[in-house]
Amino acid sequence: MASPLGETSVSGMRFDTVLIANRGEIATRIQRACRDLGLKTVCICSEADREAPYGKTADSFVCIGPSSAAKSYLNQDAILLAARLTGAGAIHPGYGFLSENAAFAEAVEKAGLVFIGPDSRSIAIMGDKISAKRAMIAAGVPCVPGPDTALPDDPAAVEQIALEIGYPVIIKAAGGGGGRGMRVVPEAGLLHDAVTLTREEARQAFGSPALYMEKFLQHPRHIEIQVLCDHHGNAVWLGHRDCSMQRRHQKVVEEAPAPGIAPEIIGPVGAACVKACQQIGYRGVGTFEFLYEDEAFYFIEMNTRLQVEHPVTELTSGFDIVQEQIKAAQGIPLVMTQEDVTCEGHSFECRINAEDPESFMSSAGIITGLTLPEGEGIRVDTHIHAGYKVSPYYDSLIAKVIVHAPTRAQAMEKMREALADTCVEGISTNIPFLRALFEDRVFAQGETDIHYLEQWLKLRSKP
Ligand code: MV4
Repeated sequence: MASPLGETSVSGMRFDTVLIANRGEIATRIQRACRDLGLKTVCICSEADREAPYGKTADSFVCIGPSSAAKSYLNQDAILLAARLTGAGAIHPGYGFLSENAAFAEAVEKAGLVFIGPDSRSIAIMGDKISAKRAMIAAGVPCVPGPDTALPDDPAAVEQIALEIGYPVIIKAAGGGGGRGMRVVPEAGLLHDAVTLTREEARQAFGSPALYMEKFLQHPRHIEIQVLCDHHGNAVWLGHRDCSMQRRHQKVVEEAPAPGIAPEIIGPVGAACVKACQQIGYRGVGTFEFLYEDEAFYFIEMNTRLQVEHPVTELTSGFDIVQEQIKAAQGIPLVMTQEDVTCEGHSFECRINAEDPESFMSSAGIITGLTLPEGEGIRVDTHIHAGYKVSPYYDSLIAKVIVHAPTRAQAMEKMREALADTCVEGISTNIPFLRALFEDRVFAQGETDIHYLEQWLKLRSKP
């Protein structure tokens, strides 16, 4: 339907106040983007976060429940009530918590508010990894070999599918993702039990027994493509990131661009991601996750949220991804075309976690002293300050140190300097471990894969 103003009508609405339904560094980051766009902010908190600094700079600050996330940051009704009471016109979910919950996005839409993210339909399509894969195949995005349908119940039919793919295969839950609900099957004799076990786990954890099967890639890198879409069918990809440096599916270091990828190889993949967004009517920011092995890309999942590692793409592309995300939700058309996207230099991000550097147990307590690095090409995204109390209730991420320099080697050197200048007293952090990692020769050569960090940790713990 045409709007009398000839602009945002069907979807995307004007709003002047954003409720930030999150906490920690990302609450601070979203608040900064809102302020830069001239928008007011409402922050919510749990009882554990009453002293959070973003609460003091918010236009409204509402405590919505007890420390347990289930009773606060995951409490949909409490968040919607806070939005109504404070006059917020939009809700930014950040990452984690309710950010990829299709039912919450729908409840926000039904309440007449703007969910800053894709519509609930896109979230639901990508939440089901089988329908996501089907959408990608339709758009020409390369996927891991294997059917884009759920595994049948008949064991003989399942065996036949595995034979066609070739061992090793991996069984994944359609409702899983991020490393949850999957099992590798090295040979035919182990297939039946693996399927039965994964199906039961999927039923318990995701409420759906649906499974699918893929070829298991043994030494891939994890490479992702960032996209940005408006409500008018325009979409761009903002280059790529390498997130192979992870432990137990938790990323530790991310970089942009992914080193050693020829433009001729990634170019068509980025274009296919843009086409997929246009075909499904995707809006806002999103990330296509790929495995990369032997110079080929294989789609695995799409994240329909703003990601922790978005800053490395901001520093290389020059776009403020959070501002662009909010503007897209307001129905404002993208101003850039793909030709305007030129990524420059190299960026690294280190996640600073409040945890023991040896055991990785999370470490709560009061930060008694804090020195953060500064200087050209150095950025720190954080909510902490001296005197801040790190709560044991939530994720251990307390800060992100991000650097940018002309070359990868210079960016690594800048990160070494930045980490040398980072000092968090009173609690344990992973800073010593990050410093050691940036001295590693194989990492410096850009020759790692998704298993490298865990192997490196194993070798290091030996005498
Ligand atoms: C795979 C795979 C190998 N082959 N799929 C783990 C997280 C989830 N997003 C998908 N994951 C994987 N899927 C096929 N067909 C290996 C992994 C995997 C992984 C992927 C990305 C980053 C780290 C990882 C660590 C272990 C396994």
